[in-house]
Amino acid sequence: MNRYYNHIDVERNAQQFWKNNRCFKVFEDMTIEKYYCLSMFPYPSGNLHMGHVRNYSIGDAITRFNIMQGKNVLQPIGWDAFGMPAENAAIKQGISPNDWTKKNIDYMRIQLNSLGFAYDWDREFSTCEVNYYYWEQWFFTKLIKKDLVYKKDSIVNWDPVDNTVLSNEQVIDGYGWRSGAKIESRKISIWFLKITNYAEELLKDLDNLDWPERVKTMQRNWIGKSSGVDIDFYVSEIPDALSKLTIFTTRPDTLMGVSYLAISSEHPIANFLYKNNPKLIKFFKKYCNSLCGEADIENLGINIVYKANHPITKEKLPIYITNFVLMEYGHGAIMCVPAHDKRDWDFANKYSLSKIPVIADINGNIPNIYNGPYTKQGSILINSGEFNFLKTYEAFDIIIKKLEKKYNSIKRVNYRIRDWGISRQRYWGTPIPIKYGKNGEIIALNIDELPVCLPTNIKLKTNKSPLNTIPSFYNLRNLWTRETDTFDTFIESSWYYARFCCHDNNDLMLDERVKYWLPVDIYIGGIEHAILHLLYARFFHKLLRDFGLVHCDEPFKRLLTQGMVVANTYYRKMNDGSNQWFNHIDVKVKSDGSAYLISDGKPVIMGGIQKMSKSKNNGVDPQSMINQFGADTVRLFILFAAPSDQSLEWSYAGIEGAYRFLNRLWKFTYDHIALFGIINKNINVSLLNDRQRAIRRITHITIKKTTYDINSANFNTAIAAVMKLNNTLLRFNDNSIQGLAVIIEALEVSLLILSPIVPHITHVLWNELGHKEAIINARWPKIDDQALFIEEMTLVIQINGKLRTKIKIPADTDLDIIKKIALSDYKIQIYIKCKFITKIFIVPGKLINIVF
Ligand code: ANZ
Repeated sequence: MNRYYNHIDVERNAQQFWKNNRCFKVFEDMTIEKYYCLSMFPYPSGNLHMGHVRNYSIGDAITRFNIMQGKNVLQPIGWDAFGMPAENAAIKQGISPNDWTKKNIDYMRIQLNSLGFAYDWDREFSTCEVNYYYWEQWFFTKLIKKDLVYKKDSIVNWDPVDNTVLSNEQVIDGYGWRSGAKIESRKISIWFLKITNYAEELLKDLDNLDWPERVKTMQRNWIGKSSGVDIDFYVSEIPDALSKLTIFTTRPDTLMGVSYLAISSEHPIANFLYKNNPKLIKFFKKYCNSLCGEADIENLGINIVYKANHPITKEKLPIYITNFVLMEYGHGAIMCVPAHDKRDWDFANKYSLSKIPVIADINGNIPNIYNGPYTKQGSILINSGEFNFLKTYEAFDIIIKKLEKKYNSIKRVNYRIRDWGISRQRYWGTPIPIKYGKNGEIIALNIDELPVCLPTNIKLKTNKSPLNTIPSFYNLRNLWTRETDTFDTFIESSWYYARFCCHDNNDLMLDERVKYWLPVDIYIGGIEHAILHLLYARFFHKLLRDFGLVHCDEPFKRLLTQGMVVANTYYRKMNDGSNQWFNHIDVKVKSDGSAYLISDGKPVIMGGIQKMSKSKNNGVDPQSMINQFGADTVRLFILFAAPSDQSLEWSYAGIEGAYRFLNRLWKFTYDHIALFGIINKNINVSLLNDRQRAIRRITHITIKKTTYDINSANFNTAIAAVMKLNNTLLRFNDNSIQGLAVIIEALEVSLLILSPIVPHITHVLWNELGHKEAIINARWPKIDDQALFIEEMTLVIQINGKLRTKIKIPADTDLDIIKKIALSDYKIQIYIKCKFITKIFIVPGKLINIVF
């Protein structure tokens, strides 16, 4: 055994062993309990970043822990290989996106291997392979047949930087999720998947998922279920077909406070009025040809000649065509209650419309709506004719009932979620398997026309897709042409977890092996995917289920969202007002808290702790850390420095501390073997003395605690418990036969517990301790309940040598604690009162004598 810890040798040795013995290759075996541990697969950007390393270290530790529990564990890896960055990089570097992607994958595979992750590499695939995306095209044609896909002209989110349409989920506060560009509105024809058909199920099934509450709430809000009622208002003097104006409201209790109606600029009544009405057309062109509901556009309307009759009062109400009512939500028409709704209040103010308060405040008084609407629940209804005095909480149901009976209104639920627009005007993605005829026919390609292969030998010059400039791609026989848009790449990430179960099947999209592996038992990834990817994947899974391709209702049973990796930032203000960011490696922080740049000695401003990112130049290259300290140190630091779901602050002191700990572990094992060999591993419980028993107890308490902690993905506390055990061992000098056996037990337990976290060093040390089988094949340590049992001893308490009482305490109680217990005993307190104690003698295991 080497005297010193050499991480390079150790890691090479362990990785070679795993590779040669195909340790992580798994097969379906119905006789063994399965466990499917999946970390979100990476986009092959070229380099692993610390976020990846954290994500994959957590996944790997969970995987190895479950292997040691005797489960059949699948931990696959692959590449989310389609997407924009490949196109941008290809333009810059003059190579094809395909070559760029493959080159990156080759390098990142080496990086992942250097971290020693327990992947079943035989299942690796990347989503840009025809073998993978062919099945998406195949499935898409099935979805068309089942009417789950449609093409529609619609006003879409247009990202002017990435030159493509984005789905609603991909627009964050008005900006593109990837490019950060301000999103514009455009009217184009694109393909949609009917995610709205699954809205209720997507909502309901959240209840059964072991996911962070935060993520579930985000999904619930995104789906946005609301219960309300459809109410018909009749419009006078308009052609019959348009006379019934149906609105959707969640507040039927405010029906008597309606003072006008608002309709979408795309509503049939609006469309009817545009004909020959230049004023309206001008209004539409100027204000409405943008995405309705955008937060920062001013709400405007134009009053039309027709009036709507209030269903109960029959009062004639003005109608406005507006730029804020969404055509796709409800019926594209709303009743407006300015006294109780902010948007309606603002609008009524602007156009001098009346405001009728119908909800009394908590004291039953008319609310003050002079400066703004009264939006609280209030107490009772007022100004509401026959509904006056109804309590607000019961008004909803009572009014709905009346409307249903008398006015044929319909109670119904609405969902905020929109269908998923999946066409992208990009090149590097899956071609949509559709063809267009010369007479306007639109049909799905036949199975024998699939796959539509993406031409890969491409030189990109601009960031516009070249597919519609390649006649050999889009021209088909008999003047048919192919669709040149590609799928949103979120389609690829919506089912890869299932394909890992059977990626080698060329005849079926998914086969019976998914029955064994799915659902994924734990899915690990960033919270930023809470809505986008995680909602799409749940939806896609339900589609697959409804086609009989998977059997369970949900893809990911448990979700762990790991926190961000953060680090200090430093910058200088430049003359043009921009910031120049410096990496922490180049900065020295002085004892007074100020910082300067090492190269020129001039000060830099501290920008605080922020998420590691290229833009803030505060990243740490994992590879340089692995080279310097080894994968185990990096893994240990990452899992020790913070609970998995919280931010992890990068610290060089922390990584050095982790390195020192591993060196100590090595040295302790080396010294022990050098001094004593491995003579005795057999503990004879009946021969143990108190101290030996106490060490054993700590060992088994550590097993109990860490088993619980690791099951809950709390690696930091598990590591801390092992460190504590090791520190206890350092102070335990006992060369007796039983003493050595107790030490070896504690050491072996430490190695077993640490092995999911630092698998290389524990692999080597385990063998050095004389084990023939590898630690990865060893079982998780078992708790000996007997070792946890705390014997009690009776202690006599004397005062000035006279027996005063007896107490029972655990045999391993610390001397200081014994003193405290004795002094706080109520009988002894009576004797002591205010006396000055000169000495306390303790005869361990027998008596304690208090002298004054
Ligand atoms: C009257 C009312 C009074 C409303 C009040 C609210 C407050 P959620 O919960 O999101 O479903 N609404 C209905 N359809 C709309 C559309 N197409 N575009 C824009 N707004 C629309 O919200 C439902 C409420 O949003 C409905 O209830 C309606 O305004 C509005 F004090 O009706 B309410």
